[in-house]
Amino acid sequence: MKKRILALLTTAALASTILTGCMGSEVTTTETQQKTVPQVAAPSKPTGDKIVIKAATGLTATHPAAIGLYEFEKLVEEKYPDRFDVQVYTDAQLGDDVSATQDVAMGNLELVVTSASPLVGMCPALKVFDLPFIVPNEAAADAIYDGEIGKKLADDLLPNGLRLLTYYENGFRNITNSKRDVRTPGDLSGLKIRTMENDIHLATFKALGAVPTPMAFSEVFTSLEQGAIDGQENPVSTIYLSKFYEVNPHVTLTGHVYGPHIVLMSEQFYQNLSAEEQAFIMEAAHQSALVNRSENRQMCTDYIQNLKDEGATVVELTAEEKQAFVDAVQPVYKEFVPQIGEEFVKQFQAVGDKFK
Ligand code: KDG
Repeated sequence: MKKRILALLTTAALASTILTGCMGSEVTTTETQQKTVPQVAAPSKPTGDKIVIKAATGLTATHPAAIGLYEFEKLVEEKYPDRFDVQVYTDAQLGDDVSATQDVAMGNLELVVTSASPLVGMCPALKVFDLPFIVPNEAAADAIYDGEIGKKLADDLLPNGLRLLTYYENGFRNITNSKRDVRTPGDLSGLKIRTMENDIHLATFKALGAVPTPMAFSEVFTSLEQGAIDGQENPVSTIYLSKFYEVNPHVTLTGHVYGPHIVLMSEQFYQNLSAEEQAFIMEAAHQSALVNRSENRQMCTDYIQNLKDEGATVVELTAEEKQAFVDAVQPVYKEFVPQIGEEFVKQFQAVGDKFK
């Protein structure tokens, strides 16, 4: 079983990269996974004979993904001070999204906060989040996360050994680059834009006229700094906290994709908990998600000014300018909705429509 999951995740991630004809992506998922994980300093707490819950994220300790995990740590250790020791590892210390998720699936790591986009090989329905402009706003996102759609996706992930505890927010993604202000799709022409390892993201940036270059998140800053790529796309919180503005001073608030950060626990670990502990872990995760979502939304608003203060130019599109991006990516729907399932996409859009 474990070998199957590993093969499935690696093949899927590689297939997703290769099948979409991406050019120039020096780093493949396998290469990223082969990188030795740096020796990490375990958080300084006496563990004793407590059960350790290692919780990983690729983002910084100040990012809402980590803030949510610290809240989870506080809630769990307040309830079970002598039983659990939650250890939060940031900055991809325990591997990138794909490798850390593999470890969780195989029971080698207890918890990961990851983007859903590089995991669509193992759970194709997750692709629905990658359809550009499909989520209208945060209220719609919460209804999707905490309703029937969120439950269906959790059910789809479980056979892979992954218990989806809750949905944190990655957020609305915006484009940054080192070359020029971007106000129209034509301004993206020829720019090498890093995307996540996901065929819908690749197709979206091809449709916008860019040269999509998939790679793991942990490679992005160095690749931008070395000029191997011209730009990338992420929510404002990540753009600011990962200091992308230092190497990508041109920011455009496209909001072209809205993504979750899914909180995945090892099902093997979860099944070894008592029913009471399982219920508490689920509730603590959800409470931490409320903190995470609130923090991320506040940062994605406040940090626009911070980016300007750091010298970045921030292009805020007019409704007409944004519509040009929406129009340019319509072929992506034609190509991918049949794969995801027309009915499921309609169900997803119906939830969002209630909040427009
Ligand atoms: O581990 C960091 C990633 O989960 C997340 O930030 C994904 O948005 C992402 C990206 O660009 O890779």
